[in-house]
Amino acid sequence: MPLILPPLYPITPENLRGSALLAWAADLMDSGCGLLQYRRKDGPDGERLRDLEALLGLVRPRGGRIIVDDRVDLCLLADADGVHLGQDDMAPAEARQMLGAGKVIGLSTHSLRQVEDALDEPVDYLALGPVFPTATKANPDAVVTPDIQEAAIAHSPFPLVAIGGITPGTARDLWVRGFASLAVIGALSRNPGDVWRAFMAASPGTGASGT
Ligand code: TZP
Ligand code: MG
Repeated sequence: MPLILPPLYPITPENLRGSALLAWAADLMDSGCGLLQYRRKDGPDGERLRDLEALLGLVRPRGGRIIVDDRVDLCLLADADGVHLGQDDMAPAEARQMLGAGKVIGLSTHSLRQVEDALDEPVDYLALGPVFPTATKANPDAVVTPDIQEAAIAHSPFPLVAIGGITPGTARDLWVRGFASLAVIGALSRNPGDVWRAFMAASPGTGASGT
């Protein structure tokens, strides 16, 4: 099934596990979310697989999809919907070979050069960021300035997802600039349903004036 990116792309907060993680995801699904990324940088693979399978069990019956950060092997084991790769993870071509045409592959980029280098990659979307300072990612790249964001949007043959420090107050400008979607961790980590609605109220389609 081709990927149609929703305007908001929540990523699991690192500190949530088990039932707390499921409650977080359920709140988002109840609010209209259909795409999540499962991101956990450390801890035993058995726990990761359990949480990922539980998330899929929650999301799939409601028509939702889950992309796994970094880990092609976990995506295959759990039969998740795709992977999100960083510049230092498995190369997209290798991931495509392992996953086949039916899975989604996203690739992180942090500069115009990296967006241009991705032109021939077998990916479905590119993420670009951080677009604002972020406290969530260890050793983040330099903030991608609005002029570079605009050039990347103009040059990218793939839908572009903005990431990094995005809040309901900064979302509208990014959507108006042309990002297909906004990936968010910190701002959605608590009360995700309420914050989801705050994001949606800021979307250009609602006639909100922005902040
Ligand atoms: N990649 C670039 S910034 C970032 C990642 C994974 C962290 C995004 O988290 P937050 O809390 O929305 O800034
Ligand atoms: Mg990664």
